[in-house]
Amino acid sequence: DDERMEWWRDAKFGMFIHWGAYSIIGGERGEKIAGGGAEWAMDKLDYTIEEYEKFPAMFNPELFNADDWVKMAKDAGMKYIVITSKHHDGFGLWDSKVSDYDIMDASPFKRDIIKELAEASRKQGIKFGVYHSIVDWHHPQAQGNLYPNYNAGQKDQTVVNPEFPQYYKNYLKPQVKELLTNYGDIDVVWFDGDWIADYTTEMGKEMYGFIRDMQPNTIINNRVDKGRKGMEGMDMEGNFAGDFGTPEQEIPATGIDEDWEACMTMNGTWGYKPDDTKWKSSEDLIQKLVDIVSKGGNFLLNIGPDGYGRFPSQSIRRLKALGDWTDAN
Ligand code: FUL
Repeated sequence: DDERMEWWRDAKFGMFIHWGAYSIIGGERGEKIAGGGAEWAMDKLDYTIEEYEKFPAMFNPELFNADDWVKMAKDAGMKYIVITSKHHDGFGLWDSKVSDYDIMDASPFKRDIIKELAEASRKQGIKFGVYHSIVDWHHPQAQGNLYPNYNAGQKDQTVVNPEFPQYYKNYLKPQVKELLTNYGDIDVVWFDGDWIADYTTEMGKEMYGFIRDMQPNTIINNRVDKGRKGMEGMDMEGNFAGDFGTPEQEIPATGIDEDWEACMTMNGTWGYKPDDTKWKSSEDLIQKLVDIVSKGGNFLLNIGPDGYGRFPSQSIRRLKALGDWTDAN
């Protein structure tokens, strides 16, 4: 639908934010460092559910200021923000009534982060969306049938939980409904975790329609369904739901006649990880933006704020450089 996609196609550049209880962990446990993305700390550092629950209980990011975050995105030339309402660890950053594993009930912070960011975005004229994980390592019905040893079930992603359809119906959909009804316009819903065997293409298509009914203009990524070509992220042949392709950490070799958005990290991790110092240079990021836009795509560039609510200084410097460049061009 061209009219619905218009602002998004014009936007070109957005900010991804991976933030949650894992931002306290920073990808470190004793002498171990999680390989790759630190938002996977629960899985990669082998925390049990009970052990991991201590992190939401400590999540109290008093330096978080939604207006500052939105302003940094805006000054960088970004036109929209997509933040993790829930990542794979299952901890929600909004006031949820269907779950106690959220910012109001499981953490001392007790401020609805999604609300604050949605309002700040609207005030500053930035579009606002949420990343929402289908995978949920905390919910007993959402993982391989080996609960509470979720690791054993999760790591073998072919293990299906016979109760997953209940999680989908009684928990995942109601969560999405809260997000789509309590915060005004949600401009983007960015699903993830489509790869687990439990999730079906029927669920994906139904979820797509479910959102469409609540908010006809929301733009939904292709991970709502199961039709993407791995990390390349584009749609396979077939009838899949979703409005845009999601190449992850890569840029297509050529332009493609399909809406797409390349998402990328500034270093090598989505969630905060001080050990990862492999930062891409500002020049490299500017070049990537140019490359993506010239091929007809959008660029969703990630920030992994720390457990206090601060953007890493390395990220702030790069945002400034991107802003200077977009101002001049
Ligand atoms: C992936 C996730 O597993 C990563 O943690 C990250 O959220 C990325 C954007 O999508 O599939």
